Amino acid sequence: MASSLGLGFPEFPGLPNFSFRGSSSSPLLATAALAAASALGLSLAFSSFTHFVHQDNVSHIGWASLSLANASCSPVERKTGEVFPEEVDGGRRLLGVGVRRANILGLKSIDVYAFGAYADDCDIKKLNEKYSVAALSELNDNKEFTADVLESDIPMTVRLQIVYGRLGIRSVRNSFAKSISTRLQKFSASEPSDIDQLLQKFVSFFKDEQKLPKGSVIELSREEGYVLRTRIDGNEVGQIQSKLLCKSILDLYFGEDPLDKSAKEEIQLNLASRLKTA
Ligand code: DAO
Ligand code: DAO
Repeated sequence: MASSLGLGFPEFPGLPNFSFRGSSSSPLLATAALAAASALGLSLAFSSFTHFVHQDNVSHIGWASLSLANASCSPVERKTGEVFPEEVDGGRRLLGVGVRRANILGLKSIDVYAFGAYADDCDIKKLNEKYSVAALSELNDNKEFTADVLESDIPMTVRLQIVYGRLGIRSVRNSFAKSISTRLQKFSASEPSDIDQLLQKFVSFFKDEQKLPKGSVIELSREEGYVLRTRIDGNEVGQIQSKLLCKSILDLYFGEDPLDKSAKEEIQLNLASRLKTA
């Protein structure tokens, strides 16, 4: 992010020795520098931020306040108008929202579901030890940080709200096989596992008679010990203990090649900001 913003934080008049890297050991200095930066009217590219701050706040929010306050996100997914709960599963707070689009026969693009990702701030802070010396600007676009979140056993929930009215179980299975099995393959190189068995077990949750009308809610969550828990409209359909499966599912939403890029950015920024906020 630092580079895309053109922020090397080079020289701040009056703060000659300021170094972003060492900011955690001198949080006040970092704060002062950030405040100075915004006071100086350092022009920042806010375009990539606009999706996570309520639109009317954008012009009033400076980088300093963003980094220090809890960067909050709107519970409304703009393209679909879907509204998400601010909190689920006893304390997991919304990190970002997005939309899953798909092509029908390569002709027409449809919105299939809107999604929101959630985690508890206390759990996110478990990553603090490793990243205590990193500045927010460094974490925000940091591949290793995202990879660590995917790897970790931080409990998280991804809530899917179906908006497409004619979603059939066959499309779900096909799409699932495509998007998840590629990821299972990719990640299993470092974590040998019986992929077929995993896939079969997960797919067995999707019964032929299962209906997924518009308004259905699917919750996929990673629980302690890498247990993937699946719920449909609040009813649990199954649990599978597999680090690989948890990681592959979460990778869809904030991995390297996410379903919705701006959602991933929003999730990542909020993860970083909550890690940094005391
Ligand atoms: O009906 O032909 C069709 C198009 C459906 C597109 C399916 C995309 C499936 C996305 C997976 C949904 C998981 C809940
Ligand atoms: O959007 O391509 C995708 C992947 C969706 C993965 C989630 C599938 C879980 C669906 C459970 C439905 C059970 C009927």
